[in-house]
Amino acid sequence: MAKPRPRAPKPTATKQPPPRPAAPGQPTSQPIDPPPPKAPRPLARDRSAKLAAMDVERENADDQALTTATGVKIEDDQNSLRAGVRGPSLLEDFHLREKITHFDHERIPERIVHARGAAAHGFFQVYEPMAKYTSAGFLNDPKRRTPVFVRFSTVAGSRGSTDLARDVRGFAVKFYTEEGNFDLVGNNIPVFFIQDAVKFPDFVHAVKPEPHNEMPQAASAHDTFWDFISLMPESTHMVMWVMSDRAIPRSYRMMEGFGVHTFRFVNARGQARFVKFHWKPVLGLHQVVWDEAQKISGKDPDFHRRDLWDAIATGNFPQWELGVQIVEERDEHRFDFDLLDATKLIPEELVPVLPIGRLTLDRNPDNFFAETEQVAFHVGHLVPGIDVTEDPLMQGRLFSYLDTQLIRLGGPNFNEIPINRPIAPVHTLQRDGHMRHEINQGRVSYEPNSLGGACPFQSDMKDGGFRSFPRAVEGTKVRSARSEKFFDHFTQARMFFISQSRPEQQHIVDAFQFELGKVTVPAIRERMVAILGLIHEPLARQVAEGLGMKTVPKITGHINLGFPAGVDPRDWQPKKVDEDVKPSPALSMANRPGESVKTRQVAVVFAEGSDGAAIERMQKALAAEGAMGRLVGHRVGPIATTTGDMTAEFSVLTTSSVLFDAVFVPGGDAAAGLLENDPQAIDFLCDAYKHYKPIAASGAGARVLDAAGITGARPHPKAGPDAKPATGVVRGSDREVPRVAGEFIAAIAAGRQWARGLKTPILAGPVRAPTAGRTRK
Ligand code: HDE
Repeated sequence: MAKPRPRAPKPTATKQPPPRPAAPGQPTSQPIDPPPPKAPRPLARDRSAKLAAMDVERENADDQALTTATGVKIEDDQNSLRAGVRGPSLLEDFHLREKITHFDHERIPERIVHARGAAAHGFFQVYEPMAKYTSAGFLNDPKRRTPVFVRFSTVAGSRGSTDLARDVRGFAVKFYTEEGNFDLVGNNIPVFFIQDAVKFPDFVHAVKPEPHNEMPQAASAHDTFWDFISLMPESTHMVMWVMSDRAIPRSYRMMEGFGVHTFRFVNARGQARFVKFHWKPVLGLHQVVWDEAQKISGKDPDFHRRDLWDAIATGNFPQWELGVQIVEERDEHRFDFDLLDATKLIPEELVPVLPIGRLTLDRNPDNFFAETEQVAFHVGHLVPGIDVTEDPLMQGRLFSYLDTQLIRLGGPNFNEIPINRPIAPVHTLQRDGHMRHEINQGRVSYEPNSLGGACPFQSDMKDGGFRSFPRAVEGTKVRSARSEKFFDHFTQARMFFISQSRPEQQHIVDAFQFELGKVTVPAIRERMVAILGLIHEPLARQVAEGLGMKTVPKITGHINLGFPAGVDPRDWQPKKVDEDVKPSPALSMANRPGESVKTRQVAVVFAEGSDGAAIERMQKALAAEGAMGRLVGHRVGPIATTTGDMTAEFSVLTTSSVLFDAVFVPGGDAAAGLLENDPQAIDFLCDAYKHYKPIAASGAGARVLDAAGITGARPHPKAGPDAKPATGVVRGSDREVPRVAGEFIAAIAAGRQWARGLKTPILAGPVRAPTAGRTRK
């Protein structure tokens, strides 16, 4: 008779190692968050009401026996119940059936858009009471720390797709306020592809993998996307943003967020104003380059997710300022664009962004599914003091977000899932439905009632009842018409382009060349380039050249460029770009460096015989500025340096420079000999150079740079008379490490070294020093 496999010994509680940051791009091999609490965790004084409320739901198996879902202890989890050692298995095996059945049902539908995401807990605090503008409680009490849960996402890819897709990023914030949940479900780009919700399914179908072969994953560089875009002039402004560096952020922590639509603030006196919401990251705005993004997608598709997790786990809590642009009701029609049009922004130079509070993310979720996957955002989760507008995109969203949760989370009780539950008391008359948690007491589930003492009762506005802003509405029912100002699709697209720095403009050109280069139908490419020609001729010309077009195609009517019947682009022509539009400097990432050295990851590439003192000095200098020098050896494990063994966290084989922000090679003859002959090390440096990253070397470390063909800040003596210095490459002798460190850190603070490899700019005219966008006189 075959013996059953021995039972696993009862686990003994083991001490967790102290939290240690995972390296960029490396799997987190051990828990780097403090070990999960034994439920319920005692309440620290500064723990948020939301985290405290969730304690009752936390499960922790330390020192606990394995049980069934009904709490029965399990004797043997290695074998199913069988008739005899060779089976068959018995239907009565309730443990097997329960375990397998639950497993079979573990997956829920992924989000139709924004499926790929990562989230964190934190809090929000307002600087000053905002009573003049809004009665929202959390915007009026500077002492109040309102708990938040924030989910970042890409839009097009599936749940398991890469973080580094060229895409819009979702920036969804759930505020658990004392007056109920407020969700600000925004993006990292302030405008959108379409003006009317009715086009959303079309847009999403076009950008998602093509339906016949489900390719490509998480990418807009394919025929259906550009077919749609080239027939939708209203998408043009958004597409300029998506082709810019905004769509390949270095980190979630280094991107802006926007509410996109115009909202309403309403104060206690019932007065309303228009408001646009902005999130400004303290670390500034930073990007990766496209070649790097594609490599990161292979080396570490979890790059952004890991970056957020590690930053929080190591106490580098990401922060954003909340800003608002406020427009008085009387100024509703003051602008050249319509405030209700989500394809337009209000230039910050026209209406300044007023900073009103700060968001801090300070805790990783305990469980991805329970929190990040099950969180349900909804544009209609509003609190008194904040209201929606008539923006036709927003109006459609007000329907969609509630509807989608019903299928995604399986029924109408999703607000009872711990991550969604408000901290404000909830007394609805909603009853029953799948997975109801609440146990509603009493006979009454209707109102008005007398049997329940007329409870629960309605609240007046002064008692905190939500009253929709009494906007006067009048009109004839109409479908085929939009507000006239909606039709200027190109002026702000031009404004965006002319507001970019030269390198940013070049990246947009490159991105169009890449994306349209992947399009297989020539007419689609031509249509798109023709549209670019309406916005900015030199841009279109440069894109056209990269696509092998001799000239920028002209739109002459629906018969040319493959416009289908029913789309007559001549209708677009009268609404041509306003060539006098002024640039808006706030739109350039180059103008928003923020605290750019903090939390940066610097690879220290070393080998047997490296100058240990130089390594330590550089690491200290970096740490003093909040950056981290991470040891990348010619192999992993302990490596003998001149000052003793140092343990390499990674090797040039196991990691890649695309996962770091800068590279330092210390001195040491023997080490240089090893590294200059190691193709992986050379590749590591070449990529760093190609991606415009600061590079430093001391002593013999410079030989490794030479081997990689990287010239120094002063041209290398052997480089010949024509060699140009490479910006952001710092060299010095063994004794000059402090100077090298200083210049290296300054280069990191300056960001990517664009001057290094910029193609000759052929774009017309300098970027003018702008003052303001254009107003209607
Ligand atoms: Fe969304 N969007 N959206 N969207 N959206 C969803 O809701 C939708 C739009 C945004 O982390 C879905 O729960 C329509 C604009 C974010 O969970 C869905 C329209 C903006 C997230 C939906 C838009 C967004 C979503 C899919 C056009 C920026 C992720 C799953 C009318 C202001 C939230 C879900 C998270 C998610 C519908 C346009 C942002 C289907 C119909 C504009 C950040 O309801």
